[in-house]
Amino acid sequence: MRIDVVTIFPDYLRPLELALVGRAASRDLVDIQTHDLRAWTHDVHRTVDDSPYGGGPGMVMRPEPWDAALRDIVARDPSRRPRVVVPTPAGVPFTQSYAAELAEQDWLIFCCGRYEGIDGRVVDAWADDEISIGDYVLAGGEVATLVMVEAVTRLLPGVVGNAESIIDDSFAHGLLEGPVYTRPPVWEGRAVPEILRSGDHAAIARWRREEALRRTRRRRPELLDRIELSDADRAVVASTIVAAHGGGDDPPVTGVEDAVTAAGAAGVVEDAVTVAERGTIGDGPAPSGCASSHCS
Ligand code: JD8
Repeated sequence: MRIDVVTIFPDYLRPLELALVGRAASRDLVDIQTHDLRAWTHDVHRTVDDSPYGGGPGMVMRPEPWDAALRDIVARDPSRRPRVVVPTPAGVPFTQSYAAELAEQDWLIFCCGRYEGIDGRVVDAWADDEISIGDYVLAGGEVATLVMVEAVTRLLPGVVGNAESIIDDSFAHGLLEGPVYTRPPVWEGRAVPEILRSGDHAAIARWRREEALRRTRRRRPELLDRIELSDADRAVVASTIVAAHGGGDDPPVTGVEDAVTAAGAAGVVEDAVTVAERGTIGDGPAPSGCASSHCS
């Protein structure tokens, strides 16, 4: 894959020379070229911005340098058509499936805006995708490009060893990963969960699935609506919520069997997740769920 990046801060992309992406480039699995947009200006100040039409704060990137840069870069290989990506907070969300789609292309061009962004006409003329990496405000498209290039590069054939790629990523199976541990077996009085040292691979796989389900329910409950859950999975999910009981008359339910029993007693056994959503059996207050103030 070839990747071109156009920016007024080429040094901002230097991390692409390091670690996984840098190693992929040195093995010719990806060819990454960064370009200084100011090379396509002609005035002595190498101006890339101007005031916004309609007024308002800040400056907007002028269309002419962008168009000149993109024409030039595209003309370097007339046999291929690149996918042109513009990072913007107003874009469609970047996801693992988006990364996978971009990884199938053989040429990507990332256009890194600054200031209030790039003139809308040149974006309309050139962009195949306007993509946001998340709901927070960056100062420009460079960091978003680093994120997307890393996510895409690690999906290219040969970049990550087979053993690792077969191992399911978070999002590949639709659940958050649970915690991981290495030596020592006890650190600062905290022991590694005994099951992981048991050698019982089936039990370990079940435990990991449960940890992933519990963590996903607490931190990213909306992810559970997008995947298929077995009856065993749904019982784990239900017990997780019920354990987060917020203080009604009924006691918190902490085990799978208890959750199912309590749900049954309350006449809602047809959907354990409905009980889960409420967090208590009966009319108690909603569960607090995740302790993080960032978790709604
Ligand atoms: C590109 C300029 C800054 C944009 C005023 C300050 C992506 N998830 C994301 N958050 N922010 C960006 C992003 C921000 C950018 C540019 C991407 C170019 N800015 C701006 C408009 C409003 N500021 C992003 N992907």
